[in-house]
Amino acid sequence: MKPGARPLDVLQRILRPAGGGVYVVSTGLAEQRALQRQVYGAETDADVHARWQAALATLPEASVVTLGVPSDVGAGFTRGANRAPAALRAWLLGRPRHPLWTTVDAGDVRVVPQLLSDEMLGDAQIAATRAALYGDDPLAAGLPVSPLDLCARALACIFAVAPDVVPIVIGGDHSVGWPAFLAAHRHWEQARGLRLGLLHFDAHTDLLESRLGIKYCFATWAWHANELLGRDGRLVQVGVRASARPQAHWEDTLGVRQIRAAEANRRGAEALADEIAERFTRLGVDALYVSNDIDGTDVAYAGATGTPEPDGLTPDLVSSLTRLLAQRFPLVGGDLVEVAPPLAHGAPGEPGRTLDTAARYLGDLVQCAGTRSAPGT
Ligand SMILES: [Mn+2]
Repeated sequence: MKPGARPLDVLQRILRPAGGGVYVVSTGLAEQRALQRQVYGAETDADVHARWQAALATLPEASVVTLGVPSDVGAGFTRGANRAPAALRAWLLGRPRHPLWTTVDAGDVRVVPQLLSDEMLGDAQIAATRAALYGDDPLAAGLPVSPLDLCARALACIFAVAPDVVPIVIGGDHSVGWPAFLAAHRHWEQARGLRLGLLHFDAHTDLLESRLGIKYCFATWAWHANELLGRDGRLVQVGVRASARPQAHWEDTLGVRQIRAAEANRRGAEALADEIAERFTRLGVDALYVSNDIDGTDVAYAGATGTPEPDGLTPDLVSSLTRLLAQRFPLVGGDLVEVAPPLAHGAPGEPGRTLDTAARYLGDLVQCAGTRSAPGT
């Protein structure tokens, strides 16, 4: 990026109108265009583009912004989470009062579906993809090309024009949680001095330092987030039940608090909120970030995901705990990940049931973000 490039100019290059982040040429194109015209109430592609740009122009006045990151290159066993940002918006078209529609939708990060992180790429690949994405646009010099880097850059640009806005990121697999939390940490904690508490719903720990030599993926993002926090106990995981190691291993070696699914369901949201709030207060936490992996929720309510696990959390518990903690600590960022509509696994009622659960969680995040008192003031 050229020095002095305006953040809105960068956003127009690295994002696409809502539902358009997955690159399609023939298959899927009609579906994508139809969704975008419905989302924007537009007749033509030119109208879609104009209304998306008009939405970006309102960012400085926004209180909550949503950003889709339709990438599942960081996933493991089965893919399909790249379809969630479009599928969730399509699902909510029939619910015009859903909180999503009160946000400024910044659109989707442009996703090249074979790329994950620029750190994994050689100079020649970066140059080739940069040329494919941006042509010879002089403002595009130096822009990243991979979904995780584009997500971080987009959030930095959003904060540059709207320093009090709360971004809610719709993944994508859980690797997306890394740039989403990194951007929030840089903005709120490093620049603004607010100490973040990280509430993480998941069936898995995601606490590997690397996996098969890969630094940033669905299984490692929380390790890196915990390092950012200084391993000081501000990462609280709720719903874990599929881990090769016992709870004490993670708590003793990494300083996290891990509340496994059985304990969480036994104690209930209010007792958990009291414990976590006491912990966050003791650790000097000022504001809350929530990373919600839908597989923390029981497979009966959210089976359309890449690595579904039985004996999980109820949606009531996830929703209540999010809201109870957001009443005590302002929610300044969040992500909802691993919703994978194509992976219905043949279950009756899916993926509709998963999309309903995801819609509830997205509503929780948006409403909590929109009702916070200004943090740090
Ligand atoms: Mn996860």
